[in-house]
Amino acid sequence: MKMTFRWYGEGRDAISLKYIRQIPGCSGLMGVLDEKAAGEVWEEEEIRAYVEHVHQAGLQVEVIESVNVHEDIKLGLPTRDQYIENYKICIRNLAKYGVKVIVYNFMPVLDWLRTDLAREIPEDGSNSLYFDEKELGNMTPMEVVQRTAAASGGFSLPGWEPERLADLERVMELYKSVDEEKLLENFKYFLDAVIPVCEETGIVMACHPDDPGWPIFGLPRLAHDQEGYDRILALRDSPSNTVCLCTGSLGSNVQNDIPAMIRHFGRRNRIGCLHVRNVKHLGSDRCFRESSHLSADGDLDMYEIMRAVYETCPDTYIRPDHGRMIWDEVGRPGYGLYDRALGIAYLNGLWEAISKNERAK
Ligand SMILES: [Mn+2]
Repeated sequence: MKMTFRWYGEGRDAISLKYIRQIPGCSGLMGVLDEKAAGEVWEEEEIRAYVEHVHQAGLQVEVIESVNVHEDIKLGLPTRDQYIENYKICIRNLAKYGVKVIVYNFMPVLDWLRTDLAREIPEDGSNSLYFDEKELGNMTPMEVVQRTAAASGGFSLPGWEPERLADLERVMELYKSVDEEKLLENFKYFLDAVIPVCEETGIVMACHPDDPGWPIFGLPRLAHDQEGYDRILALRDSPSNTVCLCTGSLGSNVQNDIPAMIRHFGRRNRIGCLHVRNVKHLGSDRCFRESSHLSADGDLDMYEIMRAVYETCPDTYIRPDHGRMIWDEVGRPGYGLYDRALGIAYLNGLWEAISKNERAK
């Protein structure tokens, strides 16, 4: 298992690479070039400069997140072919600099969604990302997005980049003719084009789940349970077509048995990487907050999760996912240093105990 940390880049992330290097047992990043719009080519020179900079700090960068899929690809518009060609160039360019895994998602229009980015946890005065479907009420997607942008403290959030949102209403309209089957068809068209390039370059595509893990605003969504992922993997049967198993996103849906899902996809060699965090449901299946990583603080059993990883995909990449904001840290919601570093220490502790116990058997 390779423990990593999400980092947004120099000048875009308040956390320095030096701090990340100082987290015990953290060997690298899941990197982001989030100044790039979906569909744009990531030039070789930009990737080289980025990777070398990370290496100089003593960290690896074998996983890249948020090579975003252009909306025209998901919609199946005639313009998709140009964006798919650009995506293939990105894959080739990233492979040249040692990248092994690309995390992406195929969610229409909206990436992850919360109704509060800093909901206080009454027990200890920290705060975290929070979702309550009731609070969505009669809000339109535009209202939700504007509210999220206003509350994000000047940072752009993954999936909420202003340039993507400019024509939100137009895109929502286009999706009226795209149902689940049509979206699957468009997904297959994309995978049929990019997976051969991945196979050739030794990269795996890791599809991040829907968050929250069910359809929102009547938009079709495909990646929020085992059955849905089975369908996605069957679209193109290849070791390069994999899951980014995000325990928190999948765990938002109380129907999902996360350790069982890890075993199911891990045994088939279809886990590209994992995001590991905990969630706590609050009085309803559709209301939850992001808790600390500790099993006792949330609904997920982190020991069972790490054991499933140990048993079925022990060489994978893991990172802690969103953390709470604690110790008065100011930063990007969900992506502070302190609670995520605590998450790493805890997950590494579980890993050491599980490995030693297994080896002693
Ligand atoms: Mn995630």
